[in-house]
Order: sequence, then C-alpha cells, then structure tokens
Amino acid sequence: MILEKINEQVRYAYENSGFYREYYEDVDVDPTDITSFEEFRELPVLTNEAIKREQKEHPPFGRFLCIDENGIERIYGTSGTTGRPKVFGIGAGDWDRIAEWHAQILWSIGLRPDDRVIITSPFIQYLGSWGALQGVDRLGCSTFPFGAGMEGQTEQAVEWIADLRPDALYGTPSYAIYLGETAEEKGYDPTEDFEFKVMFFSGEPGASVPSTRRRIETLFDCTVIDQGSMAEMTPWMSNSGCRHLENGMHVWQDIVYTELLDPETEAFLEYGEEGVPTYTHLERTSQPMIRLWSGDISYWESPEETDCECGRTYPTLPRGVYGRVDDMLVIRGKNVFPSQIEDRLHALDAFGDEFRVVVENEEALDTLELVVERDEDSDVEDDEFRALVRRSIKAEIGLSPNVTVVKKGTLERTQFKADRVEDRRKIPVDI
Ligand code: 8LE
Repeated sequence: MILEKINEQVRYAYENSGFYREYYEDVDVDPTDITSFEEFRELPVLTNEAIKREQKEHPPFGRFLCIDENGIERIYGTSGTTGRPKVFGIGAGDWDRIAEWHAQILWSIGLRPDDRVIITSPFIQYLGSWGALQGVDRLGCSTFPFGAGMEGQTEQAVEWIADLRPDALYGTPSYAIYLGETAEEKGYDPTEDFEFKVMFFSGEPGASVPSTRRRIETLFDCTVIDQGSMAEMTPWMSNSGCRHLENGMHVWQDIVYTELLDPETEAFLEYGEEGVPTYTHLERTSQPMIRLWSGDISYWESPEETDCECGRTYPTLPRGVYGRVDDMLVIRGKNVFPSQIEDRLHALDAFGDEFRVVVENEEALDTLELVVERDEDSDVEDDEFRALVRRSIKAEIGLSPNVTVVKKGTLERTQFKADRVEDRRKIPVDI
C-alpha cells in the first residue's frame, strides 16, 4: 500500500513540478512508474540547499508548489534569522488532510473530544503551534491557543492553567520545565493544582531524553509524548510517541514514508542502525517533499523488535530524534550530543534544570566547559555537585568537563526551542 502511495506521489510531483522534472533528469528509473522500494531509493535525496536555491530562483514558492497559487490556504515559513526563509504554501486539501491525520494521531495518544487542550508554543511562523491547533480543533477538543514568547506570558499561563485545568498541553519540553518551575515559584504544586493527563511535545529533543522526560512526568504527574519531524513534512506528527512506549516515537509510514540513511553515503540503513531520517510525503498535492534529508540523527528498530502493545506495525525510533548532525560536537575525537549531557544532568537530584555547553580551543586542545545550575533546596553543596557532574559526564562521554556551578534561575529560560551550546571553535558563517 505504501509503495503504491509512493508511486502516485512521485508521479504526481514529476508531472506537476518543473523542479522535480529537472532534479530527476539523470536518474536511471522512471519517476512516473516506481515499482519497488529499491527503485525509489535511486531518486536523489532532497537537500535544504536545493529547496533554498529553487525558491530563490523561482520565488516565492519554487516550482514544486504543484497547485495554482489561488488554491493555497495557508502560508508558513521558517522562522530563522539569517538568510532567506523557506516558504511553505499549503493547499486547502492538504491542510484538511493534515487536520485529519493529526486528529487521528492525537486520538491515539489518548486525547478525546471532551478534553481541554492548551497550546503553549509561539503562534508565529512556526508550524508546530498551527499544526497542533489544526489537529486538536479537528478532534473536537476545547482548544485554548495560549501561545508563548511574550514577556510575563509564562506567569499568566500558570494562572490560566490553575483556573482552567486543561487536560493536555502542547509545547516544547524545555518550555514545560520552565512552566513547572514558574508555577512552583508562584506557590503552586503542578501535580495538585494542575490536572494534566498528557503533554505532547515537538520541536527539540527532550521528550525522549529519558531523565528529562521523567522530570516532566514527575513535575506534572502526567504522561509525556514525543512527536515531530519537520515543518516541511507537515503532518509533522507522523513521528509520534504512544502511551505504551516508554520512550521514542512510532514512524507512521503510511502518512509520511521515512527512511534512515547513512550520514556519509546516503545509503539506506537496515533496522538496528543509526542514521539521518529522510522523509517523503505520501498525500501532498502542494509542495510535496520527496526524500527530504532532515539532517537529524536517530536510530530505528523493526516493528517486531518493538512489539508495541498498541499493535501498530510501524518502525520505531526508540530514542527519538536525538540531535542534528550539525549539533554533534566532536571534542578530542569523541562524538557528543548535547542531549546526552542533558540526560545525565537531569538524572542528578540537585540539578537546577538549566545548563550551557561551551567548547573552546586552547593551544590546539579542545576543552568542554559546562555551566550548570544547582538547586539550592538540595542537600548537595557546590563542590560536591561539581564533582558529581564531572563524574557523570565523564562516564557518558569519556571526557571530563570543566564545571562552573551557578544558582538555579541564573541562566535564561526559553519559551520556545532551547539553544544551549556555544562552540567557540567554529568560525561563524552566515548562510
Ligand atoms: C528532536 C516538528 C516541528 C513543527 O515541531 C518543528 O520543530 O519543525 P521545524 O521548526 O521545521 O524544526 C525541525 C527540527 O526540529 C528537526 O529537524 C529536529 O532537529 C527538531 N525536532 C523537531 N521535533 C523534534 C526535534 N528533535 N525530537 C523531536 N521530537
């Protein structure tokens, strides 16, 4: 069934898009008749650079729009601050299907029409918020599109939540922790004064970083669900956690076909390997993305291996998406993802919930500096905490960091996606 959908999607894109016709000029297969997964894998991956180039040459949407501009229902774009943003034109039919799929997936994580759902991510050019809203609306829940990002908004969120008692929350994992901390500062107990049963997240690692996930679960006494691929790939909930999974996300292969590819060779990887999730729309008529290289890193497992109680026969990313290839720090020959550090820190009771990573180069030797918050209510003193952090990080990544301990609340919190790494070795380039 999936192969049939792939065949239809590729043929549609090829026949309706000048971009794909050009992009597939030299391929050895017939894009109007893909008869096997092997043939499909002959198609070149689609890179971010190719999309940007196409949209620059054929503004604003690029020649992969595939529908009449009058048929566009929604326009979104990337919210980055440098370079030309990518533009996403979504047709009415696609926007409707996105609602259907998101509603179905949200049902699968336990949401029901009589639930009240608060959305606490910014209503900006970020498809996370709007995609979540679209699904929650279609499911028929009472939706409270609260947003995030304004000064003082998190304090207000605490009061609203204590009054309205929503059953579910959507946002980023770092925002949830910030919200919980703010509630506690204001004298609330989020396990008693709030009544969340489930929180669903996307946008960054966290919900599948085991100790971060536990922190959120205990902070709010609720179920945590990880979700999310990329804005381009909306319905981005096609990667979704499940109430029966301890961690990670199922890959709903009949909505968005997902492959894991070798970061170097782009070869298809079997289950049990680690690679770059590469996504293909299966039902898009506007801006279909075919083999879009995410630049993220994940590990996948066969349906048999996961054997999830939910009964779904999709592959699973049991550790979620744990970082971007670009975020991986290579320090003295060791590969380190910031999410590994995050996992170790959240496992320490005295951790104050925020940290920063600074990598420097001193006399040709890389140094790893961590600035870590300590919760002053804990029994552990600064020196002891510093030693604990050093030991725990060394055990994880094989390197001893220099650790600076600061008071909880010192480091800035984010209402969106966290940015905790400063690599001073790199020469900044403006792409
Ligand atoms: C680990 C999926 C969405 C709409 O929430 C989103 O963040 O899309 P966006 O802004 O295009 O950013 C996509 C990138 O965010 C991904 O490539 C990945 O690096 C990161 N990301 C999104 N969801 C997750 C994630 N990283 N776990 C996630 N659940």
